[in-house]
Amino acid sequence: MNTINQPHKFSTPGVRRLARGLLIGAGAAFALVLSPALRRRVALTGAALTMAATSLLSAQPAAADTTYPVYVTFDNVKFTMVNDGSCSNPLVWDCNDTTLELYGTVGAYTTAGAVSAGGLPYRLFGKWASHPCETNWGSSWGTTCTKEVNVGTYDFTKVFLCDGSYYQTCSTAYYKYNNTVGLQVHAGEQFKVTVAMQDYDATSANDNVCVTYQWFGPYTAAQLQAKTYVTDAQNKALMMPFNGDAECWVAYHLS
Ligand SMILES: [Ca+2]
Ligand SMILES: [Ca+2]
Ligand SMILES: [Ca+2]
Repeated sequence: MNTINQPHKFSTPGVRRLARGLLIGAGAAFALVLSPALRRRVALTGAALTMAATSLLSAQPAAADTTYPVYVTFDNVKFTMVNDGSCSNPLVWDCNDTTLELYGTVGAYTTAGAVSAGGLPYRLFGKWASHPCETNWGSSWGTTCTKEVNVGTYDFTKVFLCDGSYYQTCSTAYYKYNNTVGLQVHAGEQFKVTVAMQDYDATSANDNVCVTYQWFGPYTAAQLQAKTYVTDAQNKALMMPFNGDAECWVAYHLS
């Protein structure tokens, strides 16, 4: 078959690669993105391709496609107050329940939505609203168990976290050291750093024990390049004041 007469046979990914090459605007980069076979065909049908690429070029201005990587790392959660029920036994002076049965989510995404985090903006521990078993925060087993948590600090590298496209459900298996969400941020977009943790209660509604968020931006391209959000994050605490069930602080950083 004569490829000169078959310009429409170019695969869409091939044209996309070509368009990207043109957007970069460098001849060398242009050559690199083409396979040898495609390069031969380009030589034969350059005119047809230039037209296709030009239409793509006008449809997608290069500036709008520029994204800047922002990494949101959740360091730890610190519970400074905890109350999981008062003691009703008058003969026992200190039998209040100070252990939370914890499950929850941390996450980050831009105003563009989940796509800004590769479709997986959330990291979940335990299983939302369920209590199949109990274990401790750093346990090597019981990924879906609630975590027994008291007043204290709990490091997000030590707990099993799965990735989620939705804040209440896992889309992947659970891993440790899975406490960073990578974002692709466009100039002019805002992004949100968010946490939602609950205490499981068998005989009453589950309680919010750490629910809070912070918005960042919008930033200009120059600000994203200069990473001004790194210092901004140091002035934006993720904390929930005592609500009758708990008070929490979530340490995080941006890079
Ligand atoms: Ca409770
Ligand atoms: Ca409890
Ligand atoms: Ca409880």
